[in-house]
Amino acid sequence: TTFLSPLPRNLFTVNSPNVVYTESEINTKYTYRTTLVNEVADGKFEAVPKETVYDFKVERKVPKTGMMLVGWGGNNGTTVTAGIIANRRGLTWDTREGPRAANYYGSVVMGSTMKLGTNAKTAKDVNIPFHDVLPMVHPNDLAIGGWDISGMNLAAAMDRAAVLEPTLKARVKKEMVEMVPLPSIYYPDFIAANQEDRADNLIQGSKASLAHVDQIRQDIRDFKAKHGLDKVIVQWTANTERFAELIPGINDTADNLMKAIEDGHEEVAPSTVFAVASILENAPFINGSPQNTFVPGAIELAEKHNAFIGGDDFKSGQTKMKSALVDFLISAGIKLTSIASYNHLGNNDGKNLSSHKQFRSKEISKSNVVDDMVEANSVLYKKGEHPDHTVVIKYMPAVGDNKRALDEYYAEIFMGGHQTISLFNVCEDSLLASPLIIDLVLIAEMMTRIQWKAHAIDGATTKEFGNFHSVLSILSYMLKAPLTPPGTPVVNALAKQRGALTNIFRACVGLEPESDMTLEHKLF
Ligand code: NAI
Ligand code: DG6
Repeated sequence: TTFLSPLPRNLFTVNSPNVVYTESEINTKYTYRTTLVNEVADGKFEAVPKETVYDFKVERKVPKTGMMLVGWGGNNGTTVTAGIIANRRGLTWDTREGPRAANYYGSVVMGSTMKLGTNAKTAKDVNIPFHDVLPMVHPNDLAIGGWDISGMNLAAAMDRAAVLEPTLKARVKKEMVEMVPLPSIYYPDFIAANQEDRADNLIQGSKASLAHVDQIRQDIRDFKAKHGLDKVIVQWTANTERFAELIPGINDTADNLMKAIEDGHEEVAPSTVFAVASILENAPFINGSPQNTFVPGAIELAEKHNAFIGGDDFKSGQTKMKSALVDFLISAGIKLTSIASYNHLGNNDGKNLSSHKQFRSKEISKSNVVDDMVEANSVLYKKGEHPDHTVVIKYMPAVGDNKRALDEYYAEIFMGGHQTISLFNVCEDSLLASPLIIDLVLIAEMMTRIQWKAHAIDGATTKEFGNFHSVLSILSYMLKAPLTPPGTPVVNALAKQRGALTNIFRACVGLEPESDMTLEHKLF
């Protein structure tokens, strides 16, 4: 078997007194420029430019990394696995539209580029693959494993998912038949009752326990040892759970949450047990579903252990469109007055979401995605004013994984006129979600190798090197309801999320934020 996993290419170096390369690190002194605003009298403001100097340290050695998926035997789990195997082997396969070759389309890291700068001779933009900005893991190199309450091997589960072409499935089948999910924890009340018939691969016990945490920790350690890995990233791509009730004394602090698990409290969700186990193993944990896995106690636990977490809910088709379109409309000065979003889909996710409590988790994460854009525009919206927004999801088995998303955006334009935008978006759900799963793993892993320290204004170092905050809000671009460090704002606008990701990566190699001013083309 030929494995196609190019080594990091070190495609560029930064020639600056602020950037020093050693064999093991990239060390950068970076000046972060922001604007502080003081409210002065009568609703007026004073804006004060502010500079903070940071040192960033990037570990250059790319670690051997594993990805463990909770819900590995589902549509996303099987699709992303087959996709990585196909890429690793450079597979091509026939379709009725002709031959197709493996690719990573839909992955920001593997499929997009970033402007490095302007060619010194031709003045043209020089764009490089995003994957080359920092020394990142290549997805072809990921060891893949995980858990599922359904014990079907991955080849059979891939057939059950009905996502990929038969010709492609035939080429990855032999490898996938050998992949069998580890038994998982199943607390029936958290997912729809209609999922019960697939629950045949279970760790004993139907509510949270320390034994469950220990078993999952052991699974992570075993996987690491079996594949000789330096790091493991765990990701929840299992069914959407209902929200857990937030109960003081139970899940409000790290200690209370641990005690609640020990006591087998019924309000601790399986996803939270996985999060806790991953945090204790120092394996970054990402929640790809909408439920409130990260109860306050889980966030505090991550902070205490300096472990990374990210969530919630993959942002693949309809919501990605929404967070781009609403960003455009409102920043164009157009007053969006309502959004009606309908979905129908026929995969197992749709079946699970046909149950009200699980639908409610999804409704919440799909509904809050325009809040920041509305709140930021006090010209169009009075304080507290909001566009109407409705989200409907229906289970329609016939369309399978090819979710239909119908959206109507209704807006008020110049002089009382109206603009109505209707979208019909066929979201091949798992094919859109799989590259996000990859991006989340690669970026989360990268963040484990970046450290920072701040300087005082006089240049004296104030702190030892430390990690970014445990809650990786840098992952927001891939997520519908981005989790942010407690007390910090949520950004939903897609362009801002992309800007944060790009510019943090640039800062780590001592480059200024991407600027579209192009004064070099305007002032001469
Ligand atoms: P799926 O229903 O095909 O797969 C979920 C898998 O999780 C199933 O194989 C099921 O047996 C397993 N499972 C359920 N509870 C488990 C537990 N406690 N431990 C281990 N495994 C468990 O769903 P699909 O389409 O793969 O989606 C997965 C999740 O990702 C869903 O929650 C969905 O809402 C979310 N999501 C999917 C997006 C997409 O575009 N496909 C986008 C956004 C979120
Ligand atoms: C129906 O909305 C099912 C959901 O699981 C979505 O398909 C999934 O959350 C993706 O949502 P979106 O809005 O990003 O396309």
